[in-house]
Amino acid sequence: MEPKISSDEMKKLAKKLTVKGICQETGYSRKTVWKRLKKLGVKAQIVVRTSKKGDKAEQIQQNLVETAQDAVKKALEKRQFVDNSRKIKMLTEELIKVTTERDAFLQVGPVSTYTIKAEPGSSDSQATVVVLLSDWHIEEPVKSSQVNGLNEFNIKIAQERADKLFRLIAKLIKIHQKEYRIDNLILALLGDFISGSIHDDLKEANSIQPTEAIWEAQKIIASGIEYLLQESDVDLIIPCCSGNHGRMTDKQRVATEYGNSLEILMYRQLEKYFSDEKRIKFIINDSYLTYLRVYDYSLRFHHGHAIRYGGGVGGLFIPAFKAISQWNKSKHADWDFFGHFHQLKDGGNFICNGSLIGFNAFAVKIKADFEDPKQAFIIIEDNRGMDLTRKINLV
Ligand SMILES: [Mn+2]
Repeated sequence: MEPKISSDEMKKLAKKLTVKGICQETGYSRKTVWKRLKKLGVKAQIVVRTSKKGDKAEQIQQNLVETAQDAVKKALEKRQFVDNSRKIKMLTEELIKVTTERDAFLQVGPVSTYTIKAEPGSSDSQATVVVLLSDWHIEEPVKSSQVNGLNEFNIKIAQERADKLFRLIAKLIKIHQKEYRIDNLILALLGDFISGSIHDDLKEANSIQPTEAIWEAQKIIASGIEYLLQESDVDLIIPCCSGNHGRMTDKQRVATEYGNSLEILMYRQLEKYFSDEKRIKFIINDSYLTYLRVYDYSLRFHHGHAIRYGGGVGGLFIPAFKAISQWNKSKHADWDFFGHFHQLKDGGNFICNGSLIGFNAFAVKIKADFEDPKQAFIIIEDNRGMDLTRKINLV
């Protein structure tokens, strides 16, 4: 049994003794002393000065404890401070990042624009339109059954397609006048407006006689020119070439070709008909090739029948290049414009025109690619040369 010590007694002892001292004084175990003191809410002394020597030692110990406590406290504060600095640094960096992102977002958010100013004089980019009219063969009927249902043609359809063609020429000029200053249209009449009677089968098959046919063709072309005068503000330059079908003789003649051509007669008639119109200039000459100068470019027009087409794998291209290189030896041209082959092809240095008649026995004979009726529309720009080639589709 442990001795009974009153609470007051314990308090008094706690004020002057250490736990160890209280144990010695009371006979309590260390555990009992801790319990009682805890219950009373008091603490025993940490050190008790018993002697001078001991005082000093204990003082040193006390100082050491205090120093250690201070050091720990400071270390903790310092660590706290270091931690805080680190946090502040981290947060600052984060804040800068977020702020930068926000600023960037604020800049990106609303759409801002700048004004592209019209380049002074850009609307002065000059261009000339070239349209190739050829291979209409207006009086040569094509029955649907002859070409596997791929085409049908007669003089009525010829006029419908021609009317559509002139409407589209005027429309395309207007469209492209938004891009260029277009003052001139070269309306190249490249021949074979009629099929004529050069072959026996044509003599039999054609719906009307050649003289009547050329009369019809003349009417359609004159009406078209009048439409273009009315529906556009361009001047018309009309180079005229005779086709191989427009002649009156059985075999084509070289020296007297033009004297024998119904088409030349038609061109002369048209020239006369429009002689009072200042916006029109016809160019009808006596040779196969007709040259025209547009800006710094040389343009060569002809019907195309002087090009020998062998029906080779390369198609029209190789024979056209051969002929062009020969002609260029005597007089250079930047581009050749011709028809005859009923295939609209851009060869780089030439444009071969399509036809109005469309797919027919001739196309089958020369093994031409199937092609719907179409004519060529070309834009030659002052500085860039041939800037655009496109088809005017007539179906
Ligand atoms: Mn021809």
